[in-house]
Amino acid sequence: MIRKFRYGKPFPTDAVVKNVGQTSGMPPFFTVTEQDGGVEYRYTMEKEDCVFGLGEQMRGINKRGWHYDGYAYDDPHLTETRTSLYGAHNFIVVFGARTFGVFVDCGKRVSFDIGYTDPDELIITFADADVYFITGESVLAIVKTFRELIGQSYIPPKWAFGFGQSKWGYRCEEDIREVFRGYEEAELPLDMIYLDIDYMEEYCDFTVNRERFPDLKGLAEEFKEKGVRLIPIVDAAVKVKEGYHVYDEGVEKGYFCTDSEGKPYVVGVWPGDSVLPDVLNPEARLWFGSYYEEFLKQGIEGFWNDMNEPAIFYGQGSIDRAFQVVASKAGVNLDHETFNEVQAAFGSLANNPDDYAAMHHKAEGELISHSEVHNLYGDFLTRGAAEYFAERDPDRRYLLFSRSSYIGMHRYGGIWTGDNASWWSHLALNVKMMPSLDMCGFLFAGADLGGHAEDTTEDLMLRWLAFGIFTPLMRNHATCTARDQECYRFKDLGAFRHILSLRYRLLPYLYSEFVKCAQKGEMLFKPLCFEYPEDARARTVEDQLFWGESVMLAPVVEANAAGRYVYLPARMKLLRFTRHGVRERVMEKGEYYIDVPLDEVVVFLREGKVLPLAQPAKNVASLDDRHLTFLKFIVQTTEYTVCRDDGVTKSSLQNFETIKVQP
Ligand code: MIG
Repeated sequence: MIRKFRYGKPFPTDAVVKNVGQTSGMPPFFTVTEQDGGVEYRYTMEKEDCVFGLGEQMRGINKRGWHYDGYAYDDPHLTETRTSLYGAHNFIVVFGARTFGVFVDCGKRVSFDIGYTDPDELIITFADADVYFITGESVLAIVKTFRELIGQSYIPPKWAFGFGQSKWGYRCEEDIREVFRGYEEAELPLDMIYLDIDYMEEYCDFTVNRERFPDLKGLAEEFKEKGVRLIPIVDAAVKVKEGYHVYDEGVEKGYFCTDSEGKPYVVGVWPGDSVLPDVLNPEARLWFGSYYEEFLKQGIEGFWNDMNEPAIFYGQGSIDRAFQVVASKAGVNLDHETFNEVQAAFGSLANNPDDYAAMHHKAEGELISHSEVHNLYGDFLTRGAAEYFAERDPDRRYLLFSRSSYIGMHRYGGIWTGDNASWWSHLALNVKMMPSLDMCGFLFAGADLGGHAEDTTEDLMLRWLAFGIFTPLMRNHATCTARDQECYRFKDLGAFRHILSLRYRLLPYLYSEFVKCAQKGEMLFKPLCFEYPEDARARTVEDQLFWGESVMLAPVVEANAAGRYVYLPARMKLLRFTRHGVRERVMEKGEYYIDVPLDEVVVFLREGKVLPLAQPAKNVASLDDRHLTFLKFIVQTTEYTVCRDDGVTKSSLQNFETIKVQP
């Protein structure tokens, strides 16, 4: 059951697709205080209560014990004490003495204090929002009701479930060819190579540097024939430059964000002086989306949208002030405080709230400050591209994912989880984030495998891939200063081949489960206690997940570990994927230590379930998903439903085949 409460004047976010009437009065369980336009929700938690959700966020699966902001923010230092990342996903489920869900639908900052100020208090603060209060029989039922409220998740084309290689630093055609050759010669599968900002001319969106990429169309076509697609990045900010068609047209049409007087609002991003498309204006976002055509006509079918929090290096006002501070201290004896002041002058430039406040959008003819709608920016920018694709070819699916997002964008594209680092803790974070993202509808998601910042190591890369084979978006990506981490650069290529090929063997299952979860509003990754709510031990497990209907995962996320402890909430069958085949062992409910060598993948098959497997393939196009074999833990004939779409159209997503599997 859903109840909706309105506070103040919320700006329409389009997060919700169902019409829910407003309820008057107070939501149950909460103490609500309204003051100076702000609202505070307070709930006293029982000792055993867990709080799940918040999508892209730091910390545990159980969010209790920290405070979080629903606030899209670009800061590449993903430390444990951060309170928000690139997206704002304001949905939680409290599970315990009472079980219920809350969605705070609001484009402004929302804060969740989940046992931080007081270990027993859940405090949610916001202003101008619609709050949806959801009850149901179980956490899973509540999630499903929420997902129906926000509409069906985006489903990319099938090839997008292949493995992709990326690095900021592939500068020219020859770099791309080298990556392709590297994978080919090492006999490692590959479906995508990503183009980061270096392909552009002076960091101008929708341009290609002709010296470094003399024939992008030719390259894209040649590679596509070999089964590998090129996926260019698109940045939010548009360079201020007369004669640059995107800038000129946007200015002429009034499609950029403005200052309070209505003049284009200039900020500093990659190309220096830049302007931001006013994506809250439906015409402006469709206009920006229509430029993707410049790539579509070159045979490119996939994109990643970056810097759309929107990330701002500096605002005009704040950089002037910073130079003034620095100039005023030239020649001065810098004691500790003064030196700090000088450092802070530049250190606090990026994504400054004052710069956001001074930027304006035009919404229904009125200028409104960006601060009122901040969290919607990345969502609406990405949506603009999706709306263009739908207009161009209503039935076709394209690959599209974004760095920033708000709930609602899950209908238009996927996300990657931003600039993590090559740290074991970020592998663990990747594991913990997947179920929260699923709760919020972001099924097509993944982290930079191997880690974005810093130097990775062979063992971290292998362990990360051994989890990444289960995430819908599977991409190895790193920053320009990190050591090269393409799989073929490492020593034990056999181990990489084995793990990557397992992704392709599992792809019919992953894809079928994904499509079913999207269509039914279910979660692909589930914490153990979502399936075993009565099991107190299951509630404390933060590093194991159910994956689709058949499998439980228990990835190794520790350096130098030869294996790990695993909790089985029920009888299951261990499946050990070695280089030489699959070994099986039935295990009773309980606690075990399991050996997991670096080149093996261990998962658990649930009782009464089967797991389809294909033969290894070098890319999705050459994958034979007609001849599946089944791993089984059954005593009677069991059915498994496979998605039999054509891989690219929306209409064919209704085609399923139910296969009968004998014990
Ligand atoms: O300020 O395009 O998260 O994936 O490699 C950095 C360069 C801009 C941030 C993205 C990252 C990408 C990088 N971008």
